[in-house]
Amino acid sequence: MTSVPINVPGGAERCLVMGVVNVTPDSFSDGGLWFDEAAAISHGLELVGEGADIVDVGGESTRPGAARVSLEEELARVVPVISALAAEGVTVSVDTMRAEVARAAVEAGARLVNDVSGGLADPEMPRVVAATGVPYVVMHWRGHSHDMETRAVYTDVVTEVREELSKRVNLVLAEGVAEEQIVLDPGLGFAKTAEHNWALLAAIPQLAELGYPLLIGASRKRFLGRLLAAPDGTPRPFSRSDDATLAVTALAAHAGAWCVRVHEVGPNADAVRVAAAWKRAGAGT
Ligand code: PMM
Repeated sequence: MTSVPINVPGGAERCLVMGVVNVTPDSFSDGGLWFDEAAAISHGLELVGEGADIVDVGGESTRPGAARVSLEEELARVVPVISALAAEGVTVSVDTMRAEVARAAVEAGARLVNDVSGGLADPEMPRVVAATGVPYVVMHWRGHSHDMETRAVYTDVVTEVREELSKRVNLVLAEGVAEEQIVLDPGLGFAKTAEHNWALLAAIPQLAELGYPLLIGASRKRFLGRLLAAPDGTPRPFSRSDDATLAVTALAAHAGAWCVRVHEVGPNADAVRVAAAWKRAGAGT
């Protein structure tokens, strides 16, 4: 596995925790909560206090059906928040599909680019990321949110996601991104049904065989609410799926994930430490 240039403070060998700050009015679970600049900054700092290794700042909702925001609006939402958090010493990532936003974010102090489109939405993105040299999350993606559910069609989701990620890797490498910059993400919920998400989670070891660190974003996603539906079939609301997120974190960390992207940081920061202790003990036997 390559080693991306973001390490755990103290050098401990464990899965990292990325806390989410959505500076949006309409994200799935926290839309509107951190839309105000000052609220977003203080939430980012709070997440670091709870144990986040990275704070992921995004200005565009990717919830199923979401419409896009303009470049100017996205820049205005994320850049001041990133500058303020970076100035406080926080390791910030920018959640964007736009090369121009990625460039401005890195100039403002972001140390990782998280592109849910894996370079597909903006063909300039790989070149811009290559020039910055920061780690680059290449997520599996099949198209924008407004109609992504129609693309959740697979014969064998694990094989197809692996192949499509490999193609993206080859493309971004050809555009100058270094192997050490790449992190892969199966893109849970992005053109995936609940069954697809579970199959991909169960396949973390096979996905890791691609040779890159893996980021897993299961937090509060709808497949968890469906799993925990009431007897009448009503899905559990996202506000009560944090315990299920935590279970995914522990299992994903144990299965070898490099990082988990979560909304509620504290318990997940504990879970990755439990998984690391479990692994260390197992390695010694
Ligand atoms: N999911 C969302 C947003 N950004 N980034 C990565 N790398 N992986 C994900 O799974 C992911 C992401 C959507 O979640 P939210 O709107 O609830 O934050």
